[in-house]
Amino acid sequence: MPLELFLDLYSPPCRAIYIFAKKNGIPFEFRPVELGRGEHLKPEFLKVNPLGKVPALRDGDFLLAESVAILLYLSRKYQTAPYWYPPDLQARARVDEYLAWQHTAIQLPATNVYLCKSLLPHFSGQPVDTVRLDRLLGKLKPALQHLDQEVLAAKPFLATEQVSLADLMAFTELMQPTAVGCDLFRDWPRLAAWRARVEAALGPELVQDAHKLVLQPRDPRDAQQDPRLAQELVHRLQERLS
Ligand SMILES: N[C@@H](CCC(=O)N[C@@H](CS)C(=O)NCC(=O)O)C(=O)O
Repeated sequence: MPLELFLDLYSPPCRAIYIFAKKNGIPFEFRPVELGRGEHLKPEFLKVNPLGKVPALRDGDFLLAESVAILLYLSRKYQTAPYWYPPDLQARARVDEYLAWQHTAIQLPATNVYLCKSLLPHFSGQPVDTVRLDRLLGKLKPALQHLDQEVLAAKPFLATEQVSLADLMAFTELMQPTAVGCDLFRDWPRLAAWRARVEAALGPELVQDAHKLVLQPRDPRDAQQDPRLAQELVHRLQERLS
């Protein structure tokens, strides 16, 4: 049985894993888990990841969650090109530093912006709460400023002179709010130039393939297919964003 990846390409860490696997020719079975249909809450998926979150990996009997752990597992198992996760002690430590920092500095606030701008209005049928959205965008600003004015002032990529796992994770996370109209690159010229470099390094076609879902407007009819699920998702989103 080939390695299985449980993904929803609406999710930035899932896209990072999808791009990594495709770019490195890693064979895998794509197991779609549609968050918008509540598939992550179903008993079948909870056997794969009891936390009910994507991405997740199954390799024979071995189950693994958390995007960073999955990327490192794939890079080690398939011995991918060294620039992704360099063997040099200090270069590797720079990648580790970013991967540890990004969870709370980028992933959490960028996801919240996306949820407020796109998912909550989709499932609730209510307009975007612009006051809340501005507050959530404000929480991302220090991290964007740090990347633009400190990190990218010194080097072309976030950890080393070449694209690495740090850039891959950052790219898919920052694309999430951007895809739904909150352009995170607009006010940050170095970050915008970095985005173009990362896109070129990953390959524009692969980037487009991974992002086509999130770049399309959601069909409002999807939210009404299961009103009870929609209500449950709205409740979870409201709780998370309050
Ligand atoms: N830190 C985790 C985040 C996983 C995560 O929160 N995934 C989201 C999608 S981006 C999810 O499955 N959400 C479903 C939920 O929380 O109910 C990672 O990087 O893998």
